Amino acid sequence: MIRTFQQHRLRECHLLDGLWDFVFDKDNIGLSEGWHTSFPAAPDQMPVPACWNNELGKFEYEGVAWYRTRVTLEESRHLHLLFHAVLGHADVYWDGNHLGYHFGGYTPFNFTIPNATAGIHELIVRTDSTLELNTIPYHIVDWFHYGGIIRPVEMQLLPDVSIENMRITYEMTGDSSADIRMNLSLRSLSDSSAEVPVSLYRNGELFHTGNVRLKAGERLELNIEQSWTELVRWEPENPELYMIRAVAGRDDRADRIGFRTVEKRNKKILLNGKELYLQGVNRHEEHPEWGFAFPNKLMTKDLDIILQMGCNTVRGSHYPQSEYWLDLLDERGVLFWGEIPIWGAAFPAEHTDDPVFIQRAMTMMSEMIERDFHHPSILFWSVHNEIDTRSKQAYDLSVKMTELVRQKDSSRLVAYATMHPMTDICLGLFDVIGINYYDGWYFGHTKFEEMLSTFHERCKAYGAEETPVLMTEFGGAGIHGDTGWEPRLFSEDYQAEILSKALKLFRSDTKLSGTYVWQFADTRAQLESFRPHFRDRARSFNNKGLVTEYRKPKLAYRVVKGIYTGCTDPYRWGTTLQ
Ligand code: ADA
Repeated sequence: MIRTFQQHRLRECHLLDGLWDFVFDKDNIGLSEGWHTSFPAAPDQMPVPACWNNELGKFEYEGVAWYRTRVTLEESRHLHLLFHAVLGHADVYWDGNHLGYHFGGYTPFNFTIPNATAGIHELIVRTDSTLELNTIPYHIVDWFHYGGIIRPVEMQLLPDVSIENMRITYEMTGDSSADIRMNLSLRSLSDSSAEVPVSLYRNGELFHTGNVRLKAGERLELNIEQSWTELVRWEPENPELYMIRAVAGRDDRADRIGFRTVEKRNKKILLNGKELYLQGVNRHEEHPEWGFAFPNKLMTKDLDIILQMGCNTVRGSHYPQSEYWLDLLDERGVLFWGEIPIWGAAFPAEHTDDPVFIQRAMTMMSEMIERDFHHPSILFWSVHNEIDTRSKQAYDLSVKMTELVRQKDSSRLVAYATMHPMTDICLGLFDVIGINYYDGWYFGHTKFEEMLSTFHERCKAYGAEETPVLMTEFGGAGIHGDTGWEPRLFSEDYQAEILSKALKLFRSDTKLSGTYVWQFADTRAQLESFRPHFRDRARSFNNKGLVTEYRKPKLAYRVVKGIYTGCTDPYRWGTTLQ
């Protein structure tokens, strides 16, 4: 299951998941030796989706790897191959023909093969998980350098006329009324013209019908505008969702939307005109046994644990996360901060100017917005995390990316997370500012107050006095089971103490609109954790989780739960306050 609901009922969809032939290409000879037409003999087998690092003997490999599977067609069909996520670089070959290339580990890409012939076909993928200067993420990053085809691969069989895309936008015109605009992109793969009936449904109720004629090979945009009334808004307490389904001839496509408004005013974030206070946590979509190939079942468990803690929001640190996860947030009314993996704590400002880096950043941002546009849970599109926003290069990049986001989606707020709140020069470019600050961990104590007063003062100088501010990262490491009486680094007690003090301060600062604790669960860290920045990655993990990597609660979880829910009994199940 890629979504929590069926996106297609008419379109024939097949998962190509399972065991694929697999070989590492550590000397990068595959291309010159023509592995795309003659795959090496006696290959390994690798599950798809998976991170190869989780398989025995493959933990440390970062680099090129080749995958192959076979597809059998009993008759000629129009084929649509959909890759939901491949880490790093991906080149896809069909019977030795290069279909195309994609860079970026967390957003989907696809290829259409009109009139694929009957027979047995080879689908080969050359992947490269290498992180370096101009990849996103950069090679110095605080998570494990996994590799692989980490989300499902679909083979869809298209009719002559198919729906390439469906986009629903709306403007609220009242509490329960909206002007909606439905854009349907149709495509003909036929060698003759065709007329197809088009029907549009909202929660099973027909709201538009008509016929459309397409010439051979034509692409056609259908735009329908209507005014809807008696709508129920999407709210965290009542996350009302509307299933929109389009049927065009023998093809169909469904997606879900929620009606709400997101805006900022007087330093506050408003949902449906009501001020929000965000109680959140940062969550990597990672588990030590699955890496980034995170199984759906664990998503529901993570979300239950997060809700138990009294959170109303999650920051998807630091990359586009699974659609299934976003569907769960839509259904449970949990607000979301989405971002792409420009993780910049060690990223030299001059690299921000690299045209390849910029092109990749813009593409990834566009792909994330394109994929996730309809999710009502998403409030923020964040363009980068902790790059050197003291520099002109970061300022120039921020101008480009905020313009891109606002051009692609005016219904949400554009954000970023800064680690330089007292020297940042990008403060005035964004709708929301996130501050990452590790007082009590990386640089001793008594810095939060000084930082916040300086920051708030500086906001005036950058025209950001009315910009909402969130504490997007703060915390410290706690090794599960390490408890004691003294405030000692790595003890559960010390971790809980940092968070307790920080939350008390932040929640009393009326200029802050919320907090995201770093982080939900312990996560695998970069292998070379000897680097100065990662001196404290005991076990080669980032141990700042409120729960361990196996989701066992630490003292800090119970302390944060007590603060977020007001529940005095940290061991009481559920978020009831008594
Ligand atoms: C940064 C970064 C996080 C994590 C954190 C830490 O704020 O954004 O991904 O690395 O520091 O644990 O130091």
